[in-house]
Amino acid sequence: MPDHAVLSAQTAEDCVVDQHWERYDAEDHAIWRTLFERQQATFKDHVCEEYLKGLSALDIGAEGVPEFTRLSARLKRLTGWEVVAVPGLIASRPFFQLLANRQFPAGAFIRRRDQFDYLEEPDVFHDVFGHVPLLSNPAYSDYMSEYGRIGLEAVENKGVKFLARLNWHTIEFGLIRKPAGVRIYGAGIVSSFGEAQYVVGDPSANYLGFELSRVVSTGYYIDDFQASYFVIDGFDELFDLLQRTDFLALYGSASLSVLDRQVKWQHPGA
Ligand code: HBI
Ligand code: FE
Repeated sequence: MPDHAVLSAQTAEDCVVDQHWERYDAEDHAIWRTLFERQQATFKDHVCEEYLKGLSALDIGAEGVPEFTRLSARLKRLTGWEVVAVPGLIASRPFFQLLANRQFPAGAFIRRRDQFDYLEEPDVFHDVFGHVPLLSNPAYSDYMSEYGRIGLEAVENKGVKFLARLNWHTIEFGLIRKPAGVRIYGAGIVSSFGEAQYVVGDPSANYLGFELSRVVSTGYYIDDFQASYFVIDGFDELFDLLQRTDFLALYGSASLSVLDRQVKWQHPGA
């Protein structure tokens, strides 16, 4: 279970820790390598090109757990973002604060081999392999910092549950429509072996057009494949959506009963 001191910590600074890259041992780097090679083999043709471009621009490779200072130096030059280490899940307020500051909170620990297919908290593989490459894309990175700014407002207005769903159906399990077909961009799919294959390979995977009020009223499953996957046409569409939405009105209108009934697991701090 996460360190409660971190979960209850209110300031972003209190949540950030040193990555201590020198403490990863040979087995940690070998686990990273196994996870990296396994994902690359399955998703190469199904993940969006912006992700693949980010992976190479940031030099995130199979050799081992990336060092956040080196990674941040490259990322900062591209979109002003950096990667900071956190021990695991953190409360929503500091989470949103870090995003608004263009600091992506990445778990510093790496999963054990017996946790390859299910992990309760985001580890360094989910966060760095799953989320960080797209932060090199200007439109996506603008969306992420604006999402953080709106999240800080949501914390004050009982809106976190709704934003957690927006988060879930975009940066975690989102799909994007490309001329060659639908592609993956959500980190939760990118970094999971089984779901990546299911989403692109199984005809029963249910794709839905992106409509905000439906997105924030659709629960998500932390421990199962999603019942539906929302498809956007472009990352700038996400940013524009944030700009033109009256979130306070939205929090008042979305059907709460659907939210509570469908959600199997609440993000801590939601
Ligand atoms: N903490 N480390 C970490 N990573 C997350 O994705 C995260 C979090 N805390 C809160 C949180 N997500 C949710 O509240 C938001 O997704 C809404
Ligand atoms: Fe994530």
